[in-house]
Amino acid sequence: MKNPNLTLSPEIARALNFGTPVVALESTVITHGLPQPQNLELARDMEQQVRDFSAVPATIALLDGEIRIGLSDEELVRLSEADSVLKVSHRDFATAIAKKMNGGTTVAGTMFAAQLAGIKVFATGGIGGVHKESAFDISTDLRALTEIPMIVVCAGAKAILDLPATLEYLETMGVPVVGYQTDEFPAFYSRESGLGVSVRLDSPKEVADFAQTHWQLGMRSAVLVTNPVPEAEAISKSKMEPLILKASAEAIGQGIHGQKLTPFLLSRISQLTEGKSLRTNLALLLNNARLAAQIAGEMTVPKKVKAI
Ligand code: PSU
Ligand code: MN
Repeated sequence: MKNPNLTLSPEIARALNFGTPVVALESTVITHGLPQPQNLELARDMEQQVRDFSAVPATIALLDGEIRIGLSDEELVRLSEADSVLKVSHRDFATAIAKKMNGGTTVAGTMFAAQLAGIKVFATGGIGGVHKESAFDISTDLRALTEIPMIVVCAGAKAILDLPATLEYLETMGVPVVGYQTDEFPAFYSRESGLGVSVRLDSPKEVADFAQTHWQLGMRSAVLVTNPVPEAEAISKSKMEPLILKASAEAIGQGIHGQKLTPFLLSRISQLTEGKSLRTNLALLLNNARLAAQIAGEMTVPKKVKAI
């Protein structure tokens, strides 16, 4: 099952062929989400975390206009240091390919490419959602979650977003929101949001079985697994709220919108928390890589079905 638009690393090609558990990892977090050198360290640590839990990591990105599934260490270094690099969501793939650019794939972009490769489990930090700053700023991540059958492990969504609206959208589009060992939707830096999930599940096997049931019914959407940041690294909602309001007001004041909005808010919040939010961010990413690897290990390998 070769897709001419994708280049799989030899390790990923082998793993997919033999049914070894594989976990997709996004790369916008490397190119736009974290500063240097923490971005490279994080990329390496996430891959290691996946390996420690007996799965193979597939970091997904664009290099010189090629969609790459699985990167070598040299390629991770290149991506983390690249200064002209596109943030690639659905609408940007053809741009990056036509212009032979490097690109970091968002949650939506990573899901799109991972699906083409046949990968079913994906770990990220936080998903995009409905922004507060401007009408119609709704992340393509939400659309991808409605149309791509994949388990997406995240720490919820940042309270920089309109979280109630984000959850309403997911409900309308039929995307289950799983709370992993929690009844509350986590808000990325914070374990609490005051908002609920659609189902609580308590083990990797329960998550794998749940997703397989969802798809066996004929549902086509993703299953969003929200995994709260470990307690020791969490920042309370009440501490985060004023900082988020400040960063948001600055974005509006400076006219920042579109693709630039999320990276702006992330870096302003990191400054406003004097680096504490960065440590939280790293901890939750590793925590998600670990859970995704465990879930991937519990998935039954699908039988090859004939293409129609
Ligand atoms: N949220 C985070 N950290 C991130 C992102 C979101 O807490 O790095 C990145 C992800 O790659 C996500 C993207 O897919 O930002 C969403 O961007 P936008 O809102 O422009 O769709
Ligand atoms: Mn947006």
